[in-house]
Amino acid sequence: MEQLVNKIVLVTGASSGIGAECAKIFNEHGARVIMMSRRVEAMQEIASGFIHKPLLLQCDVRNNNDVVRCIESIPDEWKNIDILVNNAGLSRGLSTVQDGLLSDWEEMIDTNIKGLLYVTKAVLPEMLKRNSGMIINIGSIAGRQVYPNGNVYCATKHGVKAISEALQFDVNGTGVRVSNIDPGMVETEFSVVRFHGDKQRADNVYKGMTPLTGRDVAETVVFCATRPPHVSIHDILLMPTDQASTQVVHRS
Ligand code: NDP
Ligand code: 8X3
Repeated sequence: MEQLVNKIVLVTGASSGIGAECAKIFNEHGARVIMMSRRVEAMQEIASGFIHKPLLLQCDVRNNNDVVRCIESIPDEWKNIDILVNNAGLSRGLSTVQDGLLSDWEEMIDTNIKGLLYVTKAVLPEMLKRNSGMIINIGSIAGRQVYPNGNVYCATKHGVKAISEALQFDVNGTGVRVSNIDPGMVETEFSVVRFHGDKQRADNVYKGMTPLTGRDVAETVVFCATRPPHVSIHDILLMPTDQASTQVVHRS
């Protein structure tokens, strides 16, 4: 098992949910964590008990200038990023294409696909110079199966899967590794964001079933990150026991 002590890990979307749990677990393993998101106060709160003081970057991944500025602002002692966890992402709305809002589609495409690409493009060159590094993309079961009214969100996660697979070709022979992790239902702020703040509707998503936690996903991320350099975990599908597919969920 590879040790994570003093490894530098950049986690996007670290202010909540899966990203917050990734930041915490890497800190517990002795890594030096760079947390990126738009909400600095939330990141400060999450990092308040950290053993190693993290570096916090306020960044909207939808804006390439912002991403480039943030990555360039990283002090020299943090610059050699060993692991990038591309986690920032969201769903907005749940409706047919004919009823969908363009603003929702644009936010999802700009964040989940373009944002992931911008951060990757900003971080990858330094990894290639060092012939080592790991990029872990958080996709979704929605990147493998579509479901009614999931159209654009599912398309973005199919896009993440395609980008992960394409990157595996792009970096082949360089020592850089790319992992794609596709979780099923995880209880985070995800559904509250999807339903534009409707907490009751969000809570109903997980009613009568046991969803994954952010920690479950973070532990899987750490599994990928601790494999020895000759082992690359290309692809993981991680589901709650109660969930057989996007549409089949056992509820008590
Ligand atoms: P949360 O809503 O709890 O967290 C989303 C994170 O993404 C927040 O930290 C948010 O930070 C960040 N983010 C969103 N937009 C931007 C942006 N424009 N720029 C920078 N950061 C942004 O949801 P999850 O933890 O559940 O989601 C994390 C990832 O996991 C997403 O990619 C999601 O698609 C994926 N996923 C989630 C599943 C689930 O059921 N929850 C299942 C499968 C995959 P801030 O708002 O502060 O910028
Ligand atoms: C989140 C999982 O199935 O709720 O990516 O869209 S799902």
